[in-house]
Amino acid sequence: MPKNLTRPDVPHAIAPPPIPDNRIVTLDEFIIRSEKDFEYATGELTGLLRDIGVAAKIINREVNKAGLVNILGVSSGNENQSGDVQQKLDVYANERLVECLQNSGECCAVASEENDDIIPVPGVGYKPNHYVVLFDPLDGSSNIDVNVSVGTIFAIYRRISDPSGPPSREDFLQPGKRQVAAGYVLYGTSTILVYTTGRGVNGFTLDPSIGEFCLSHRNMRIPDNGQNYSVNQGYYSKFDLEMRRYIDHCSDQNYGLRYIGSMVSDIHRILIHGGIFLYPSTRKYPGGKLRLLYECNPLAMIVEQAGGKAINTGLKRILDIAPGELHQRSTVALGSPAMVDELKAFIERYSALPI
Ligand code: AHM
Ligand code: MG
Repeated sequence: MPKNLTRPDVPHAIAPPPIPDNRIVTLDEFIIRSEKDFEYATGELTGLLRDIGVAAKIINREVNKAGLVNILGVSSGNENQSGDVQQKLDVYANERLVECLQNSGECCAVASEENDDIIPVPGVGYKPNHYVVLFDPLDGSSNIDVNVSVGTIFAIYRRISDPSGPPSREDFLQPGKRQVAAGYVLYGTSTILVYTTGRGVNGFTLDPSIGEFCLSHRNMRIPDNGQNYSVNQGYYSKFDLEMRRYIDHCSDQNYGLRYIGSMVSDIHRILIHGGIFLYPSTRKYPGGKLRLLYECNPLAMIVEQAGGKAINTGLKRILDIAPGELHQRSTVALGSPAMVDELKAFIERYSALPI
């Protein structure tokens, strides 16, 4: 029985009928139907997911026409706080996401890979705003100017600060297990938005003819095992012994190496076909390169919700890590559960050995 049936004061407390397989379900309809699964749904989370869907359509439009207009390339020498060179489309995507989330006032603050600090969002009227949103507006941005897929990643948390006061950094520095929703948009051969609110994972493909994300991948489940591994093998000599041994093992097993250089794209492939994604420590990034809060955590939640596993190379569950900084990095290994377990065995066996 859905939890909300225990709340007679909620006018829409009767669970909606299941969605038939043979009809188009738009993202908006799906989000609204799913709202009824939540015990204290006020519509804020629904509104946030819809805002992100709108921003994704706008970003998609620009990503698709990027080759036609003079928007490609590095943005006037700007560097973001992590020292990465920003591409123009990163800036554009960031602005659109901030704008869409600010306009509706459904969250009290946002944080982005492209901004050093959190951005408070002024309330709209007397609307309560209990959520904060983190995102990487355009992940894999080095792929942009070579026409290879890129993505947007997002994570939503309920704030922990007093809702009557200003938002704080602590609202964002929560372990990933407290995410109330997470997802990504992949701008690939088609554009797909995949998200979870902790009740499984669903994917919505953008139908450009009607301008709507339509349910295309119901209840996504990651295969238990896979035949592909995804890592930047160019850094092989910079990896720790246990990682080199695991990669040797993948090669001995004739696993295929697939690495797009856009984590969203690699994870999407792994969700569908199985496999493992690795970004371990390197000499340049001893603590890993990828950002915990808006790259590792949301994708870890998606992978776990689809039946997979996500750990760091210290064998800690990604979603249990207590963050200390907004732009904190982490090592990461995530994907099919059998492959993550296999990696774990290699780490346990070899990490104690001298290099
Ligand atoms: P970005 O957010 O600056 O684009 O960086 C994140 C990306 C991931 O999408 C990808 O997996 C990784 O960085 C690629 O890094 P590398 O080129 O070191 O393999
Ligand atoms: Mg990124």
